[in-house]
Amino acid sequence: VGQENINTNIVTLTRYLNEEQTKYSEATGDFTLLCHALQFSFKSIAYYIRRASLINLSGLAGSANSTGDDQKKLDVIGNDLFIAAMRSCGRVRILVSEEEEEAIEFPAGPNAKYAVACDPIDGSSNLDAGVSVGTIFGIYKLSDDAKGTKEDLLRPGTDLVAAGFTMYGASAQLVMTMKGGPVNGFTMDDNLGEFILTHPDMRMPKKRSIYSCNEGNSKYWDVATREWCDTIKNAEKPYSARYIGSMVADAYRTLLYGGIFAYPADSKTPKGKLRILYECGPMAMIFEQAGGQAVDSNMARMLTVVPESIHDRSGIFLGSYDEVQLVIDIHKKHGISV
Ligand code: P6P
Repeated sequence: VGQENINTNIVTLTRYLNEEQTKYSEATGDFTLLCHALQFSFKSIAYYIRRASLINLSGLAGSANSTGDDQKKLDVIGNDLFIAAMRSCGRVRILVSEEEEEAIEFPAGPNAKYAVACDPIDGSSNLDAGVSVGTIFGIYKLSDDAKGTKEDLLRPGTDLVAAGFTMYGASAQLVMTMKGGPVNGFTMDDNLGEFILTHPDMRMPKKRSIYSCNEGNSKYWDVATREWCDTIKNAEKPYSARYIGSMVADAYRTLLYGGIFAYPADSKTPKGKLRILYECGPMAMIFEQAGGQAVDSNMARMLTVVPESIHDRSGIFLGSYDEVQLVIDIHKKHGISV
C-alpha cells in the first residue's frame, strides 16, 4: 500500500445508527433495527436497478398500481423488497406504499411501534431512460393507544421521527435525518456493501439562483406562481433552470447546490401532483433540518399539512430558505398567505 493517508475510521450507516442509539438511555433498539431493515431494502433495490437492463427488468410489468400508473417491473420488485424488509424486522405496525392502494397492517407485536410511509421507486417513469430514481420514506412513532390502522398516518410531518431518501445514481446515495438532528448523507461502497458517511450535517446555501419546476404546466399556475417564475427569469442575473423530472434527483441537487424545487398545485391538478406522506412530508423535514424551507401552494409550512387520505397530494415549494421566502413574499402580495 502506498503512503497515501488511508481513512481507517470509516463511519458506516450501521455504526452511525448504533452510536446514535447509545445516546438515548431509554432507547430499546427498535428504531435501530427498523433502520437496519431499511438500509437492506435500499441495498437490494440498488442491486436490481443496476442489473435492470442486464436481466431485462425494464419495460412494463403489465399491471397497474393504486393510482393507475403503468407499473414498471422494478416498481413491483422494489415494492415487494420494501414490504418484506418492513415485515421481517418486526418493528413496523402499519406501512403505506405508493404502490399499494390500502395500507398494509402487520401483526401487532410488543416492538411494532412504528408506522412507515414510502415510495419504493419514485420517478420510475424515467427508469428506461437511465434517469436516477429513488426511494423516499418517512417514519412515525405510534402512540400507545394506536390501533395500527391507516389513520395512524394521517398526521402532520412535524410528527415524523425520521425521514430520508435513497437516490440510485452512479452510486446509491442515502440522505436521512432524525427529528431535531442533522441531515447526513451516506454513499454506498459496493465493495464493502456498506453506506459510508460522506456528507455529515448537510447545510443548504441560504440562496442560489437555480430553479427546478416543470414550466410546461405554467399556463395552469396561479398568478402569484407565474409572477414568481417571471421574477427569477428576469432577475438581473437570471436563474438557471434545472429539471430532471425525478423528485429524488431534483431534490438531491437542490439540497447540495441550493436553489428551489417547485411542483405547484394548479388549475389542472388543484390538489397538486406530489404525495404528502411519502414525497412532500419527508422532503420537507430533510430540507428544514438542513436550513431550508418547504411550503404548500397556500404558503402553509409543509410539515403542518395533514393528509386527508394516505395517498393525498399537495403543491410544494422546497429549497433554500431565501428562495422559498421569495415565493412566500410574492404570494403574500397576492393575498395568499397563512
Ligand atoms: P412531471 C415522478 O413521476 C414524479 O412523481 C416525481 O418524482 C417528479 O418530481 C414528478 O413526478 C415529475 O412530474 O409532471 O414534471 O413529469
